[in-house]
Amino acid sequence: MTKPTDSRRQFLQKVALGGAFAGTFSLPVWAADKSNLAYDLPKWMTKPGKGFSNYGQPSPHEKEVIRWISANPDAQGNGVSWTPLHDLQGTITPNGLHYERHHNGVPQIDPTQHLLLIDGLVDKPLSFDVASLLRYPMISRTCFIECGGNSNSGWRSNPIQSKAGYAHGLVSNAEWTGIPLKLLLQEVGIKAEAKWVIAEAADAAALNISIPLEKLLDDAILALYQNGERLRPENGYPMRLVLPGWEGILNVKWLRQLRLTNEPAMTRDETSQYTELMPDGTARQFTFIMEAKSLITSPSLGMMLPDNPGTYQISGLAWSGRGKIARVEISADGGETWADAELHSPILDRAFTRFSLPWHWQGDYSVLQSRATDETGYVQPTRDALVQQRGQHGFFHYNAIVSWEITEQGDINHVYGI
Ligand SMILES: Nc1nc2c(c(=O)[nH]1)N[C@H]1C(S)=C(S)[C@@H](COP(=O)(O)O)O[C@H]1N2
Ligand SMILES: [Mo]
Repeated sequence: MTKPTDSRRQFLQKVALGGAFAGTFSLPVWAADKSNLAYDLPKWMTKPGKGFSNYGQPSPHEKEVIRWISANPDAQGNGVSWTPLHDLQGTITPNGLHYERHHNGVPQIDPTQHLLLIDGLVDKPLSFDVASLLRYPMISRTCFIECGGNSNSGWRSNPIQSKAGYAHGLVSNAEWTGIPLKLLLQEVGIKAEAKWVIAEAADAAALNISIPLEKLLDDAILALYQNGERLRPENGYPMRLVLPGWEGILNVKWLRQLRLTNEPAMTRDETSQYTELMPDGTARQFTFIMEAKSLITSPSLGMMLPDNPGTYQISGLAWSGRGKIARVEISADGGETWADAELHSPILDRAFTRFSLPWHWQGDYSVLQSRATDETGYVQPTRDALVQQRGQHGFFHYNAIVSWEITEQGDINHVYGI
């Protein structure tokens, strides 16, 4: 945890919670109840509980914590499902809630019949079956994967009224375990002319995309496990690429081939898609890195502030495709004044970092914002700055500051500023 800074003390004083961190004043009053002291035994203590289960499921009382699906009605396998970031805490996305993006559905792959071929500009092309790959040395890495199209409703002229995760949850964070790709590439032997790798998948989209060889030799993983268990079919079973910090599309699922070449293949997903018209008429292409971003997940749209006035914990997530999160600031007045949030450990490279800050709401109109800075010094832009830089034709890479308006009644709306 980071120490409260001067700016944070000022913020807390401004919102009348001064002293909660200084230790000399009383603790904040949160939400405990003193009118109904819990002395009665609940009914589930009166008989033995349910037996064991082969694979655990969430409590039935949590059945509304779900991915929200937005699929093409004419092509059910093409669409997305969003991680409910607003319902989660900590930083790890449970496997059943990892966001999904499929171009043509989830292939039902029998791992005993799946092969990975590595060929092209190599000394000796090789095929790897799953059983052999499971014998290679593996590493684990916790990182986020974010779709390049995440948050793209932000480009619209009016703020969309969707819950935090259902507008920004095409990003999830998991511990991926697998083989450093470098190891497999060394085994096939890389020819000097090789500069790019065309990755192809075993789905009905036969998705293929060009990736700079450099990235695969740097920190890419051929992932076989996700949060300790084998990959979910939705997320690439039996194997996928994980390219820490780079846009989702490059993290090819159901990987079946890596072909080393000396130039990009110029496939559909790197020309007609993922290429953007800029205000000056030029196009942006091969924008691989996902820039720093943050989002307040609580309080956020769909929640209410029940106590007026009351003390609330502002909590959210920050991440950057360039490295670690260095700082997250929070504003309650639409960006006029800022205070440093606490960053919760572990603060990992290219992974979700949880931040929080207690806030005493006095019942007045407020606009909550969070602003992330990463270790390279990059600061998350305001929406105005992003639109000015990239124009209104944007579709990908929207990472502007998100604003939640708190009305005097305690309702929460999405706004573009104060
Ligand atoms: N084979 C294959 N790989 C794929 C895709 C796909 O449709 N087919 N979608 C890509 C896109 S656009 C994204 S954002 C990520 C999504 O990964 P996830 O579904 O595990 O969250 O996978 C990428 N890899
Ligand atoms: Mo994506």
